[in-house]
Amino acid sequence: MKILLLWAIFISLILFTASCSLMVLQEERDFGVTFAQARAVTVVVDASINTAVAASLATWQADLAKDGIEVRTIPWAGGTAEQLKQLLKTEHSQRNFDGTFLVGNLPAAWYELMNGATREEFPCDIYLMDLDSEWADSDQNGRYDLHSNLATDIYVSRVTGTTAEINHYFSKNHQYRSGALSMPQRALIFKDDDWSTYKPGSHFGLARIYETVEIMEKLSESVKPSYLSRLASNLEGSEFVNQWIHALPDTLFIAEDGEYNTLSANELANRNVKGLFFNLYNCSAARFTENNLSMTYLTKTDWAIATLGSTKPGGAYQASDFYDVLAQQGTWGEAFKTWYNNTGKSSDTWFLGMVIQGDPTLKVHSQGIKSRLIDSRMPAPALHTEIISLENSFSAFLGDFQPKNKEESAGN
Ligand SMILES: [Ca+2]
Ligand SMILES: [Ca+2]
Ligand SMILES: [Ca+2]
Repeated sequence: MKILLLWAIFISLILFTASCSLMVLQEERDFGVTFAQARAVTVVVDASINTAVAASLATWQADLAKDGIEVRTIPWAGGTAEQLKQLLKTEHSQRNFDGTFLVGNLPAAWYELMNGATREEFPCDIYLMDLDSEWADSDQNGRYDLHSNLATDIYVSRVTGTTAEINHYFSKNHQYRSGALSMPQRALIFKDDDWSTYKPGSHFGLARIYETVEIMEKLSESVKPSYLSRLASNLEGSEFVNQWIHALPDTLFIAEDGEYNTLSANELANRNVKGLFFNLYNCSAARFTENNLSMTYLTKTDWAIATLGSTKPGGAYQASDFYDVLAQQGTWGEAFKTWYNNTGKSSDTWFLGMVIQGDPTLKVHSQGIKSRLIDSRMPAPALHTEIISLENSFSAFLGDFQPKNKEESAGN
């Protein structure tokens, strides 16, 4: 009996070892993402602030010209998201630009869907990114609820805020492009309690860009004081930050000893929290139609220049396509468009609110793909079934982190 048991353990060990090495062998390859290098971008700027931000845009245009990117600026006098999309379609038919940067308060399409038992509504920039897609509002309540199959054609990004905040953003952008603003080329992953046991130790693909990926996921270190001290403005910082923290649009909820310690957008701004590029796996943190965390990093600190986030509960926990484009010196916008077409379109409930913010033609510092060895702890390619099961495992606290819908907000 004892021999049989030992034999069973021996066979199990062999099988386990074999399956591990197979995983590594199978994944020791490029993701195979294809993307374009930016050649032309269209800027649509709120006409009411056009004069106030003209100098910033002129500097930016000159910076992009050095990278061989042509900029065309169109003032926006007002109108609907449908009219904005028509403008982009017409422009795209005449001039094959890669993406657009919306500067100031420009319209957004809204979408609504049921996420489990919860009805969610949210601004949706995928609507603008897929120029030939069809969208319908079946109950005619002003929010789309149906769409055709999606394959985005351009990337869309935004910067919003006061003219002073927008000019501050462009000032940082120029500093980055001229080398005056930089941080050590490394990534920081801050993973809070609910995901501490999800793929522990994984770099989630960031090691393809950076030699150093620091992971803060132990319960003892995923606390607010550690977040603030690790991202303190007097330290060197990390070029890339990927944070997994529950959130409402303007507040992070950092779990500590079974309770939440809140970190508001105002406090983030006052602390001048430091990092250049952010993947905000923080529900609703990029809900740009109200005060939000993403635009706070971008326009109210001295550092951040581009974010990836969501306007609703959700986030890019599986962003390896995104990182792969960045590693190969693609732009933030191309990374987002590629990620959406490969991964994001698999799940509306999880990804239809995904957006990028900040200059979409930015690139991280990259010397090409650093590591072709894929961490076997990384999430598998985005098969729909896996996304659904992940959603279910991540959604336990969804009800606590729902931004207010329009009618509820209007009552405040
Ligand atoms: Ca509707
Ligand atoms: Ca399309
Ligand atoms: Ca924690």
